[in-house]
Amino acid sequence: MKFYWGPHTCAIGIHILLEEIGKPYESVKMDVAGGEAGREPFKTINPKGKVPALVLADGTIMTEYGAIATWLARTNPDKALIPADPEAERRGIEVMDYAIGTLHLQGFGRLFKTANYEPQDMLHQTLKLGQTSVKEQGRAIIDEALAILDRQMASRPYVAGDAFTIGDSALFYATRWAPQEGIALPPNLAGHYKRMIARPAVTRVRRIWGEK
Ligand SMILES: N[C@@H](CCC(=O)N[C@@H](CS)C(=O)NCC(=O)O)C(=O)O
Repeated sequence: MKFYWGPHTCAIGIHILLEEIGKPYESVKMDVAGGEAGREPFKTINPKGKVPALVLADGTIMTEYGAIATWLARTNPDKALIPADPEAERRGIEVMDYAIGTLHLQGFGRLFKTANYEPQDMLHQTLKLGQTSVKEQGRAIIDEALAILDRQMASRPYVAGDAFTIGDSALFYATRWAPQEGIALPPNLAGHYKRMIARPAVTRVRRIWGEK
């Protein structure tokens, strides 16, 4: 099994799941910031040009965070990475989808890939009074998403309840960009971040990523 990742990306969450599971895997570090994910030979491996990507021995290519995380959990049931209780599972998926779809792709996406969100047909026009910039829009989405997630995390240590599950890896990767961008995490999310940092699997991954 080959796992493709790049520094500063969302792939850290899948890397954490691989380390929590503890089975052997080959790790392939990519220069995502330098555009390597969008070029050959990776573009043939994953036409979406994104990490995380997981390639199995039989050549199956897996993409999309939620799909990879769910597959890893379902193929390693002894690790209980998806809660048995449907209500807890729903809570975890709700946080995971929101962290990926809104906090990451709508919010931080606007800070990291600003040009992708600029309407090309407006570039020649000056910014109209009262019109917010892409970065300002991103920051507003991030602030709202953090506030909503913080309220959801008020009554539980992990996203689905008392134990670590796949949704925690997604919440961790998306919230860890906040302090890196000078945005303070609200208290319940800061608590979750601290619990995640204390996990041995997270320590191992951060060492591999050269962060410790
Ligand atoms: N929808 C994808 C999003 C993955 C994604 O956006 N990955 C980013 C890194 S966080 C990427 O590889 N970007 C490629 C690039 O910036 O060239 C998922 O859920 O896995």
